[in-house]
Amino acid sequence: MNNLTTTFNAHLWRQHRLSKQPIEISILLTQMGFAAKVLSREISRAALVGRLGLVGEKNATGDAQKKLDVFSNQVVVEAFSDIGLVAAIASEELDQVQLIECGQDAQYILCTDPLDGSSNIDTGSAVGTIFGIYRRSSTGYCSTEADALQPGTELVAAGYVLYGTSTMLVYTTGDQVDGFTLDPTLGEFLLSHENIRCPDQGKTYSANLSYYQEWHPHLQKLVDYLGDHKSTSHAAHTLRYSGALVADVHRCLLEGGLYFYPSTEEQPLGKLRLLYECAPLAFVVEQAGGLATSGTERIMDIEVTSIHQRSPLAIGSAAAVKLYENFLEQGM
Ligand code: AHM
Ligand code: MG
Repeated sequence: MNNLTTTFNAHLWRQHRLSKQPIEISILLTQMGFAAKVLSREISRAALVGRLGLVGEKNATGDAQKKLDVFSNQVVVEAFSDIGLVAAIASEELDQVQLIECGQDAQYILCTDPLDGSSNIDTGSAVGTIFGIYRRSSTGYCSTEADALQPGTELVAAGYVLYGTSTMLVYTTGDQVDGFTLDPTLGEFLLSHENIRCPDQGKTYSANLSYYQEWHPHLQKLVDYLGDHKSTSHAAHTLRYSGALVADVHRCLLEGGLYFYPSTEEQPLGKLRLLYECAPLAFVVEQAGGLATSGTERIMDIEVTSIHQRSPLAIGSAAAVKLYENFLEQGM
């Protein structure tokens, strides 16, 4: 039952009280909620304050950085820099793991894509923030990036913020998935989607079809199958692709469906980053009853060897992800 008087912070407190979730996790998620509010405000007025367009630099994975990418990274890093609970931050916008001075012996690591869907920024389309929180595997002072290199199975919390027609924060700590909608007049995230379940089937699929010719022939067959509106044996799917992973996965989470960004010969590991894009979203979708795969391996199980490591991704409804794996393996 939705309860529009439950704030994000009240909900986190209740989770702490009822499930004995460490209070540190609640505080970290509160900070993410705060960063999301700042970003929601600043993204909506970026055109008015000269924050559209390129910086003129490339980020760690070779993408042209936009002003809003850099700004969003600053906001997220600053939100976690002074609380002493985070030892290091791995971000799409940082070449290396950033060690946090006042958190040298802190127990948590933050992994984030502070502004996902950068190509949507200048046209006012949906963008997002993705986050994952790991517990450090080592003790003492944190001095290397090794602590950030953990598989998704070690995530203690993960989620995303969608800046769309409304701003929504969706997260899990491993028991259920809850969604909050920002009421801008109150400046509060309110519980609007309690215990989200991902439908087993959906009516849409999301993928950048301009790469169709570069995909494995078995995936081309899958696309033909999904889009076959003349079929009498199965229901056809409609294409919905926003260019922002968060927005497309959010649709799959709420309504069912399939998002995929596969490998090509040129990009054998696809485009998306494992640590701060694929794994946190996989944690959320799995906790809601969906699945996430690289095509051959569960996303959550993939060994992480570098912070900007890429992975092919298929994510969404359980039946749709299994169909993807079957097609990839057998062409049917
Ligand atoms: P970004 O984090 O630099 O924005 O890149 C990730 C984005 C995803 O949000 C989106 O699904 C995909 O890249 C779009 O890529 P393409 O333009 O190749 O379809
Ligand atoms: Mg991204």
